[in-house]
Amino acid sequence: IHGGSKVFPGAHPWQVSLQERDKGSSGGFGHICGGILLSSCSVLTAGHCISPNKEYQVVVGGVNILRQEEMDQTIPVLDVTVHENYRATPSAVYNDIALLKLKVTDSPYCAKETRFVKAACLPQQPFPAGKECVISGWGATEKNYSPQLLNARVFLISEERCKSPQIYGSALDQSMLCAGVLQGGVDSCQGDSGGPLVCEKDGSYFITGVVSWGHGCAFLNHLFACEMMSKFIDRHFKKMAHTCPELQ
Ligand code: 4AZ
Repeated sequence: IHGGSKVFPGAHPWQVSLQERDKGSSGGFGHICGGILLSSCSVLTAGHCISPNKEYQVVVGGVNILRQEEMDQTIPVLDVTVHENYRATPSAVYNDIALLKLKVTDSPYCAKETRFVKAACLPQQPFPAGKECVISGWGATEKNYSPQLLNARVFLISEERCKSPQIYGSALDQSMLCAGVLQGGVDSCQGDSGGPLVCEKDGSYFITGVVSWGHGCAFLNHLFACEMMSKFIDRHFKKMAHTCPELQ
């Protein structure tokens, strides 16, 4: 996150650190992407975060990814479903979304709800362009990768504006949403993708997008694109969409 601030534990209880290691390796897992806790046993992330021959785990609850913290819950990933039309091209990444199924660790729960761990609400209605929303992650900052979870306020940008030739032109497709700060200085960056763009309404935060791609980070007139994911969620969750699930 560029232009961000440190957050208190529990401020983004749906934030996930997605970590990988080589299959069969006994080494440690390393943070590669963000993710979003959708329910006790399911996490949403970006399709481009997933590669073959890797083993994954998620960590929820903590704010420092270099230390083991008391509020951490570390959970193995059992199964990964990348969007069937996921496609990376030089100009954009399409259908950049994946669903992770977590291992049941404390039957019937995978992640357990605490002050620090809670599922996000699924989108109920689209938010208008200009709405101030929030991104969070452990990705690159101006100086380094942040061991601490950071967040930043960004604005939703209209499709019309984001499709203008000065911004992303025809690279943008129907399932993408742009957000950012046109003056630059505030943005998601490498290591934040897969993480949440959430917008607040009536005291609840609704997942509005999964951070996906952008040209560079935090430049003037450079926004980032999110996958809007409603259709993908509807297909995989059926009746669960449009609710704020309780974990326990
Ligand atoms: C990335 O590499 C990435 N500034 C994510 C977001 C942005 C750029 C790169 C947007 O995952």
